Amino acid sequence: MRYTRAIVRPPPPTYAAGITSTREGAPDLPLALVQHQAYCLALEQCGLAVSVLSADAEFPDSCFVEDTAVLTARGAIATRPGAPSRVGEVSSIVAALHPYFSEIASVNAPGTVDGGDVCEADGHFLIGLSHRTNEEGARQLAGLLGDIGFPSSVIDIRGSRRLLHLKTGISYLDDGRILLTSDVPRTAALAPYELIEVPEAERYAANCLCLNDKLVIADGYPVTRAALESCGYEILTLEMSEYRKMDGSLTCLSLRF
Ligand code: CIR
Repeated sequence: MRYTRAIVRPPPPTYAAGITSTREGAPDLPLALVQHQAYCLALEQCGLAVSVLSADAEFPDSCFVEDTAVLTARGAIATRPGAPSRVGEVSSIVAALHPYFSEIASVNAPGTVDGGDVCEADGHFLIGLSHRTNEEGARQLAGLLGDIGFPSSVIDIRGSRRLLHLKTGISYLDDGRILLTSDVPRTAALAPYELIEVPEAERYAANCLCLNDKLVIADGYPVTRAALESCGYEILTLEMSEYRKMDGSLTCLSLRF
C-alpha cells in the first residue's frame, strides 16, 4: 500500500505519568519532543504529509496514536483501548480522521482493541489477542474488517509476557517478508511469509515502519540493520530512547494511510 498521510500527536507535559513496564527511568520530555520532530521528518522523507495534533495533557499516553484506530485502504475503524486510562483518547482521533474517512466503524464494549495489536500484511490482517485486545474485541474487529473485504487471522500472544502488543514483536516489510522476535508464536497465520528473526539482544528492533520504498528502524540495532540492508531496503534510523522507556515503539507514534 502506498501511504500519503500520517497523523501524530506529540507527548504531553504529563507524559511521564503514562503506563510502562520498563525500568529504564522517567522519560526526558524535551528529548522526547526532539525525537518526535525527527520522527515527523522521517515520515516526510518517506513521502507522507504529516498532520500534527496538539498535545493532550489529559492523556499521558496520547502520543501513541496508533492504538486508537485501525486504518485501511477501504475505511477506518475506531478502537476501544484495553487500558482504561486510554479509552478517552479515541474521540479526538475520530474527529481528526473524519476529513479523510466518510464513515468510521467502532469497536464497542465489552470489546477492547489496541491498534498496536493489528498488523496488515498485504491486505491480510494479523490481530494479536493480548492483555489489551480481548477475544470480543478481536472478534468485532475481524467482523468489521470482513465487512470491507479484508480477511484476518488471530494470533494469541497472551502467553508471550514480553509482548505488550503483537506489533511489539512483528512488522510486515512488504514483498512477503515479516521481521519478528522469537516471542511471537509461529502459528499457521505466519506460514505464507518469509520470516526474518531479530537477535534476542535486538528485540526492540522488530517494530519498524515500512513506508513506501523505505524502512524506518530504531537506532542502535546493528545486526538487524545489516540483515535488512542485505535484503536491499533503504533504511532510515531514529533514536527512540524516550519512547522505549514508556513501552512505545516506532509504529505507535503515528496513524498512517
Ligand atoms: C501503553 O502502555 O499503552 C503505552 N505506554 C505504550 C503504547 C505503545 N503502543 C504501541 O505499541 N502501539
